Amino acid sequence: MGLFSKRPPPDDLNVYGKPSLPPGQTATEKFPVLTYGPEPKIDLTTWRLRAWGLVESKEWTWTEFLALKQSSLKADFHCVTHWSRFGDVWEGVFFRDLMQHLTVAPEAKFVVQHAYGGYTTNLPLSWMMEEDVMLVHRMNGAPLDPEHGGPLRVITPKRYAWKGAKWLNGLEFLAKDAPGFWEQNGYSNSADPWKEERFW
Ligand SMILES: Nc1nc2c(c(=O)[nH]1)N[C@H]1C(S)=C(S)[C@@H](COP(=O)(O)O)O[C@H]1N2
Ligand SMILES: [Mo]
Repeated sequence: MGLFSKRPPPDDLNVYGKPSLPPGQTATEKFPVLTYGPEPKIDLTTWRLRAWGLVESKEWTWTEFLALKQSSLKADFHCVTHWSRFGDVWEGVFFRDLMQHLTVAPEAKFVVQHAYGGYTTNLPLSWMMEEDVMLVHRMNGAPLDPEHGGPLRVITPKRYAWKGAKWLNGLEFLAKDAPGFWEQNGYSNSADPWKEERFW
């Protein structure tokens, strides 16, 4: 069993004091790929992350993104298809740290993540600001695998994993909520694994 593939004991609690394994989930050491549609081909020389909407428009090149404050986070990963991974170490930029570089209008209350390939997912801005929402480009000491969202994806450890876009390229700030891809297709808007908010 590898360092990053441990299963929690059944009674283990996570850092939020909740059972590490949410109801209806099974621990796995595998990392299945869940992608709707083809994996986009991304060239780092033309890669951009853009912010638009109720924010002063801004964009980062890959080099500029890597110059932002980098952090690491050990976190669990819960997929709505009933598997959970434990203790992966992610490296990247916390969303709340990225916000230090953005001037957001006071009316902005929601964020839509946009991805290469067209995937979207939505969360309230206040949830994006939580301490564990991160834009990640490394996992367990290696660059994030393209099939898992490299060069850059979002992780939302307190939500089911569809709330984090792989291949992130945009952050849209909105006054009103706008359901993303899976949210429009019947998946929960709030996606709390401990409440088993899978569908709506
Ligand atoms: N761009 C993009 N991001 C995405 C998806 C996708 O299809 N496209 N799938 C989501 C879903 S449903 C899940 S469960 C996780 C899966 O991440 P993984 O493929 O690294 O396991 O990514 C989420 N982010
Ligand atoms: Mo998923």
